[in-house]
Amino acid sequence: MPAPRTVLLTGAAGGLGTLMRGLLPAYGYELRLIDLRPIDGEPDAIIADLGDREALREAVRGVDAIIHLAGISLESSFDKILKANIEGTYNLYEAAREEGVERIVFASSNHAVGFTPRPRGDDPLIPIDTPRRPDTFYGLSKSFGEDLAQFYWDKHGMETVSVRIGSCFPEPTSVRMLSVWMSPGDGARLFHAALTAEDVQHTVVYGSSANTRVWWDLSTARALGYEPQDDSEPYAEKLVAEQGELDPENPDHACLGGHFVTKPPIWPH
Ligand code: NAI
Ligand code: 15L
Repeated sequence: MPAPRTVLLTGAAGGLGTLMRGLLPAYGYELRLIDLRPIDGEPDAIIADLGDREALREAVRGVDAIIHLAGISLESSFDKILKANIEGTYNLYEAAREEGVERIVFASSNHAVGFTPRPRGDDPLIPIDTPRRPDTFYGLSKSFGEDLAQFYWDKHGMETVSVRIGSCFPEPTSVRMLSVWMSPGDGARLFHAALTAEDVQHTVVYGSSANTRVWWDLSTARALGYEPQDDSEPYAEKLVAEQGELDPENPDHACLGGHFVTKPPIWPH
């Protein structure tokens, strides 16, 4: 596949979308933007819902690749997750198939494996092939997205890199985030690697910086050419002084997904 140049960025108005709008053009990409909400200063952005199949088909026409960030990014009711994340991701893949787009980078989440106990002491890092253990309806939708990506590779030869993002924000703001933080700069490096690596088929990677306290194995990300440059450790002293170390007795600190694992489901479905 030739290196992609024109890339559709879904969810471009969101937190991560805004960070990537700032960082990805330096890699030479021309971004086409789409979101449910208008974006300040971006009059050409496409305003459309992932439920609008016609709009999606037009949006993907002619792009070389897609970075799919759009959707509900926290726990919500099953009905809302179903529409935005499950049906929405399916609609996007169908539009991409119909228009011949060959590469998608899918924003999966650590919450697809959120019930996995976090490593303690000398425990090994969590491997990428650890069984999926979604911690919420939200995490379930990311697990579905990874299966959808595998299906579109096996059935249609469309390639995806599913990135199980930890926490991508300008700075880590909790002690848990010292382990799962992905700096925005490393996020852009990882998305660039995912867009340009050869022959990815369907590859699943964890998305974080090279944190001293990292919980998972970054080797599948590194195999794409990702070389993380950042580490959350400079933030550790301040965060630990404010919040204390992770408490082995606190169920919110027991698993990769943090407090998502103890969140009661949001009813009605
Ligand atoms: P966000 O909530 O700030 O942005 C999501 C964007 O998607 C919003 O601008 C929203 O308007 C748009 N959107 C929602 N439903 C839509 C629909 N039906 N049609 C079209 N657009 C819709 O989320 P954030 O933090 O920017 O995350 C981006 C993606 O990365 C999400 O898929 C999230 O699940 C995933 N992710 C993010 C992490 C992070 O640390 N920021 C961690 C793990 C995963
Ligand atoms: C996610 O999947 C969310 O989208 C993001 O807002 C954070 O909560 C992140 O996970 C996290 O686990 O910190």
